Amino acid sequence: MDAKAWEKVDDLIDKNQNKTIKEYFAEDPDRAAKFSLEAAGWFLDYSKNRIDREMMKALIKLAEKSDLKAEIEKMFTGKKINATEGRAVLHTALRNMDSKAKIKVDGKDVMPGVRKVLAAMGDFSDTIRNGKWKGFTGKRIKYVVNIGIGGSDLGPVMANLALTPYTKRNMKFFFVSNVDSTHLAETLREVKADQTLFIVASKTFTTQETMSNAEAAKAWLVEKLGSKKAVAKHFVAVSTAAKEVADFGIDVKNMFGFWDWVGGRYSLPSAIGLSLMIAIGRNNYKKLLKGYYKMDRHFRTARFERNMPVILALLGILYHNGYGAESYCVLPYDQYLSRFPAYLQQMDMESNGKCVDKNGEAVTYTTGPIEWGEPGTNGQHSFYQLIHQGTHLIPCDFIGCSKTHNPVGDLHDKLMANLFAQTEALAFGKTAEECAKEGVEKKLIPFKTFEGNKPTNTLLTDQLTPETLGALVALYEHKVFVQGVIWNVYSYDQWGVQLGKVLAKGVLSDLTAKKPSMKHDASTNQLIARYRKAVGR
Ligand code: G6Q
Repeated sequence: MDAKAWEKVDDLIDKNQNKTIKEYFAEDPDRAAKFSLEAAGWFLDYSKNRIDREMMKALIKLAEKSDLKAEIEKMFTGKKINATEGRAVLHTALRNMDSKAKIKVDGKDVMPGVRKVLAAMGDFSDTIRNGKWKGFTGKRIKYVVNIGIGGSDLGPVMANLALTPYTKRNMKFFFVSNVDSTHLAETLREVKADQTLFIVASKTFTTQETMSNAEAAKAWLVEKLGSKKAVAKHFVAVSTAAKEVADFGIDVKNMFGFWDWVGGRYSLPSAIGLSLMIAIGRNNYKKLLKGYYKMDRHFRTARFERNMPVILALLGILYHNGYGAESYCVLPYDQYLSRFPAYLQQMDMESNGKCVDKNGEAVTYTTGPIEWGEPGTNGQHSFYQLIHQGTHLIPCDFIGCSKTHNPVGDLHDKLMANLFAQTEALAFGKTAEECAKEGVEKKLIPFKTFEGNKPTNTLLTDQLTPETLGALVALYEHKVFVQGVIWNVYSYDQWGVQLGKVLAKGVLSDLTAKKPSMKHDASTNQLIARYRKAVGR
């Protein structure tokens, strides 16, 4: 992070430390309009923040001093910005709608390959949706089970739920991720083997959880349908690893590929989205990509002062590094977005949860906020208390849609009233004087006073559609990118995930071996011994 540019931000925090959001609003009647903007179907009101023009200027300087413009271009043009893995970062190519664009990696244009896979996914999902694809016994597919984990699961899960109104209602979609056998077993209770398609989604096709679940599902299917030949009609793969796919027994004709320049947590618009495409159809899937693309273009071309991902990123940095806010909350006021916070958790925390900078040196500032959230209004009746009156500063993003897909009486008005009211209460609070005026008993006033001055962003769209969902995901992807650039960390590797994958293998052999090595620490050895005893080994 550029020290000098940050110093200016820090000075302004000091200078305005006694100024509240309420005072900022009192000073400037145009504030709401000034600190709002629209992009790709989304309206962002960021006026309820501890900012003024001067602060935004200083924050933008921070972005400029990080060479953000050049970094954005590097990403979009396929430079190998994921340097620790020697890879380009090109999820934007997956939704690039500019038919003339050439995006080269190692001198080769990736766009023909992207279009080819998309077309193959479209043809395949058509045959599933229209019933031309028949299962082993000649029946059409009614159930789709995506087996994958992390980046090969969270995106499809989130988007399938988010786009429920667009899904084929006479089909059912399931997502098995956890290696906990309960996850698979409960799913298999819901489906019929002769009408089920399993999509094994794994970039590497070696991930323990996914491969174990896939093998178990294969055994179940073969047992139910009485022949190994059934596998070809009920299993397809999404992967970058053709050999491993073939070894598993899936015909590589039924493998939908992607590339090492698609990071797991950014892979929803790749073939990893196959289950989603089957659910919503290729045209709606195209609209999703269009939404992504609109936000991509906005991010790449808008000046920073009017650039939504840049603004969200800078505000996040202001609170995280300037005010010591360790976490931030994403609060979608839309039931269909209930898995959106979990999806963002991975995108953000796996990307920027890094403690060394690009030179391999320990960072001298904190990075990667802890991200969490729940759909409104449920959260209001649980953890909002702490946000309103607790001792932590927790900036929040509120997300809402003006129109519901399911109008029922005045429920939607009530939902949105709650969203707007929460941002109002958090920003403006309630003073002791106001409490007194309302007749609150003197001794209760400290408990009923709300400090306010709690920062929020509000994101509004007309309706949650494939297009606006795509734009929303791209908005956060680019926000995370900008923060990674400013923190000078590598956002596209995940060595922490890799370590866990390796360690689990060693422990597993000690859980199951006749003679375990027990070469672990005393605590881990004790836990292994206790487990072995309980299961009779
Ligand atoms: C995401 C991570 C990680 C990954 C899973 C699944 O960015 O790399 O969450 O997606 O570990 O990996 P596979 O797709 O290779 O099974």
